[in-house]
Parts: sequence; structure tokens; C-alpha cells
Amino acid sequence: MVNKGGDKNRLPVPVVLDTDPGIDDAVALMLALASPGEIDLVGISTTGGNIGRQGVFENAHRLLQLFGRQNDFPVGFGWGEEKDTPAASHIHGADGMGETGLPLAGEPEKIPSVELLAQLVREHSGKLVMVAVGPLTNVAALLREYPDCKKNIARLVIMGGAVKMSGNVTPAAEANIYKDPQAAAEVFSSGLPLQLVPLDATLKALFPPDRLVQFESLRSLQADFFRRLLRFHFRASRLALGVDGSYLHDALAVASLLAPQLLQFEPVHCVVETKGEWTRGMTLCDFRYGSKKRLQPNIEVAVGADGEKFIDLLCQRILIFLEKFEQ
Ligand SMILES: [Ca+2]
Repeated sequence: MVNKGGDKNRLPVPVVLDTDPGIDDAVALMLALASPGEIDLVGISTTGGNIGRQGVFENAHRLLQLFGRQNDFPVGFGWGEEKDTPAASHIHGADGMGETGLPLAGEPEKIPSVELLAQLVREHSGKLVMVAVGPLTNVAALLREYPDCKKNIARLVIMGGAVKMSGNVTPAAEANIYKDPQAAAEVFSSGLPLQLVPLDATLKALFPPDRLVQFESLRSLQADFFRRLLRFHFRASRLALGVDGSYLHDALAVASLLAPQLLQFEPVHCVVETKGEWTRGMTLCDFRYGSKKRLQPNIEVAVGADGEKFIDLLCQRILIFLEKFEQ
């Protein structure tokens, strides 16, 4: 987004993060908190995904308490029934955050995520950017229960899908879309201004182990948490995916607000398969270039990303952010 001085483009933009922390969710949140010049984080709505609804809700609070931001904005509790979906503990740990053992103080109040989202859209009418980095359950519920909200959401950025490649949960589907394909289908066909950051882009956002070296000398609980989170993810990713590094899918979606030029967006028509025997949760895009049959675009899809520049930006921001906690 370019700040041209007009009211509509004024920075920082109000942002709500819809999230299921989640290791890469935690890094995405850190990147948002580390970027107050561009992002005014006004709320977090949690959604069951990497682990169940209660766990991700508590993890969001744990993170905010760790960074001293627990009184700055509300946190929503995931909408709807708990989905019976494959666990992601082999990637994120049983606690969803790399078994880092962050404490949780108190018993946080549970505002339903859908109510929180509706309230934030009203408060920031026409300006609110939603960044959804978990299953789209809350967002679909918002559009269903508060249809008037639709015209007042500036943009929705979604981490999810795989458009020109295999998925990660099944050959057809990426985890966020697979976990609630009905919700994703509703959101994709909603007419909202949409940007999709699929695996095609996020598999370029690999944080290599040697980039952690620059964080080694930092001495704080916060820096220690960041190092342990990534080290867990390095081990898990090596075992589960045979990859040397940590894919920070969700952080790339947040980075698209800071430096949109890092991603190669392309307008396409995209639908979500909800019923397929083998293809449930598939994001099917119409790339029939030049064909008269090609369908009208309904979404901008990132078909690639500059992974190295993303990691540079991320490290720069997180380093400055963590230095503030030095003891
Ligand atoms: Ca996530």
C-alpha cells in the first residue's frame, strides 16, 4: 500500500489479525507489533486451527502478555463448533507454540471473535484491513451474520491455498482452507476485496537456521522465546518436511502490508472445492490465459514472492523489536 497523503491511504492502517497461534502466527504477530508505522493493530480474533479454540485463544494472550501488550486491544474467542481436523502438533508442538511453555496470567474474558470483528469493522468503517492466517471460520460467520460489514471492510488478506502446486495437508489442499472449506468458499465468493497469499508464495518465505545467529546475543525473555520457537520449528520441519529452515507462511501475509512489492500478485478467478472426494479444500484458479472462457477475476493471488528480501525485512524489524526488551 502506498501512502499518497490521501485520507484513505493514511498510515498506519487499522488491522485485525484473525489467527490460530501457531508458530508462524506468533512470528506474524511479532512482525505486526514491530511495525507501528504501517500497522495499527486494533484487535486479534482467534480461530481454531493449529490447535483447538481454547488453546489458540490462550496462546494469543500468552504472546500479548509476553510483549506487554495485553491491555492494548481485545482478543476474540473462536466462533462455531470445534472442527474435527488433523492436528498440526508435528509442526507446531502439542501447545501450538513450539512447547515454549509461556505462562498465562489470569483467565481472560471470552468475547466471541465474530462479535469482535463486527465491532472493529464498525469502529474503523471503510478502513479496516483484515489479515486472516487461520481457517476462515470467523470471517465467513461475520459475513453471514453481519452482511452490512462487507461494504465497510477495506481489504481481506488471506494466508491459504495452493494455486499452481500441491497442497500441504493433501495433494490438493493447504491446511487453512482444508480445515473449513465451506467458510473459505463463502469468503472467496463474497465480493470483498481479497488478496490470497498461498503456498506458492509462502514456500519462498523460508527462515534459514543461520539467520538466527544475529539474535543470539539478545538477553531477554522475549528474545529467548523467539529463539526457542524457531529452533523447535527447525527440528519439526526437518523431521516432517525434510526442509532445512522454518516456513513463516503467516508472517509473509503480514509483510504484504509492509512491502507489497515482495509478492507477485495476479488477479484471477478462484473457487474453493467443498465436496471433492480427493480435492476437498482445493483452491482452483482460472489461469486460462488468452481464452475467451477465462472467468472474471474475484481475487488477487500471490503466485510468487521474494523470499530473501522478506527474510531481510523480517529480521530487521524483529531485531529492533526485541532490542527494546534488553535487560
Ligand atoms: Ca496460522
